Amino acid sequence: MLISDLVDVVGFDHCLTDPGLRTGYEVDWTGRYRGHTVAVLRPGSIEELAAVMKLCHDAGEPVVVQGGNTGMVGGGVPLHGELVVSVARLGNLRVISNLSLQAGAGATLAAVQQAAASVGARFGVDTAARESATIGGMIATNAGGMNVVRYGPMGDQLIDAGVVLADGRYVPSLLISDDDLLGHLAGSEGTLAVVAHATLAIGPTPPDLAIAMVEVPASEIEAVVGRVGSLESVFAVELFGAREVELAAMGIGRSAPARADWLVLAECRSDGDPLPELQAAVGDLPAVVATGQREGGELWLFREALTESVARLGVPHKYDVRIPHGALNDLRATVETAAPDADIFLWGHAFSDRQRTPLANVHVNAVGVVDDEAVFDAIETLNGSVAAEHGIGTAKRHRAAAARSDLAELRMLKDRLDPKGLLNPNVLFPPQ
Ligand code: 2HG
Ligand code: ZN
Repeated sequence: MLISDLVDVVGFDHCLTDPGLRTGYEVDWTGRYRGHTVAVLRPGSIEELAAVMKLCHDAGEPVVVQGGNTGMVGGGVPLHGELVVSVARLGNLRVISNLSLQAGAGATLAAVQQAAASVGARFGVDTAARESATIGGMIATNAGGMNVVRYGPMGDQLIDAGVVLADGRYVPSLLISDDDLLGHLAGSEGTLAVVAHATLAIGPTPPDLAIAMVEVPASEIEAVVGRVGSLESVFAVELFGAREVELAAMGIGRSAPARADWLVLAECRSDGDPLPELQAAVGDLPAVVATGQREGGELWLFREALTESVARLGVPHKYDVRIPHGALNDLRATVETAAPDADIFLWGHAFSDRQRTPLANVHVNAVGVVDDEAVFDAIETLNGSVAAEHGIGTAKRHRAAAARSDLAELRMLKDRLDPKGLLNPNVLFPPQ
């Protein structure tokens, strides 16, 4: 009997079959995707993870892998009764030097950031969900986050990874692998292998800081984002509007520090004061400026509070889209036309890579009654892509072919590594 064999591996306390204990693993963070499972397995070591996967494989049992359950596209939820394998207990961290560290799949982003800071270094990916989001899931979705303009997404930080394959084989390093699994791991959404641990790049943080929340009229947004994005010292270029800053202000119980068509929250860091170059890029637009971590943090609060603030209004439909800078000003009206019975909020990252391609990752949140397909179609009329940095998940798998150019390659790899199709069966690939 599979469950009793699984209990033998992970122990009774880490094979959760009680409905009360399972429930948090059966629904995603937003409350939008809900599934069910008969058991949640919480292996405490790589050996246990490998043994769990082998048992599931031999029994032909599909599994959904879950980390911090902060995903937004339904990718970590057992939608069709799959077993859940939680990697939360695989959180070991080992700092190798001030240029790299090794993190267990279940290590939270905050723990990785602290480990990097302990050797005076910095990890390149940051998101507001840092206390819960885990490294395995962030690799699976190729998370971008707020410093993507500087460091690129998760895949750009990945030096090596150890994985457990669908059949339970543990591969401690992917550096020598015939099929370039390492190159395809980020963004593979747990469909190719279970990340057990990763070796991640870290690096020095320049000491001097300047942060500005700039009020930008619609007519100037493209030019301002372009100028700020071209600065040597740029670490973040975030975008939101008047509605959103009010929403965040309400969420955190403060008054909004700025109001305009667009607010650009820019952070620059360098050896030597970056403020003059940031000010030159912003010109004479009104801005609230901070040069210390603490006052800068006060400005960031208005950006980081958005996800939680919108969730208080209801269960939002989340569209994480990539659009050309030239379409930024049309985005709000286009989505409002496609979703006339919903309240639309949008915010995001002005760049989606460190090459600073003029493409923004924007999070459109719609609260109310919405036809998702109408919104996706509307995004495509703007030459946008319906998936940016949260992954395809289950939410967009029927549109994956348009959003991912590497899908055929991934499918081939999947067929080789997981021929029974047991790993995260509800995500990424269009339903067959
Ligand atoms: C962000 O950048 C996150 O704030 C979450 O990617 C976006 O809640 C969202 O839609
Ligand atoms: Zn984001």
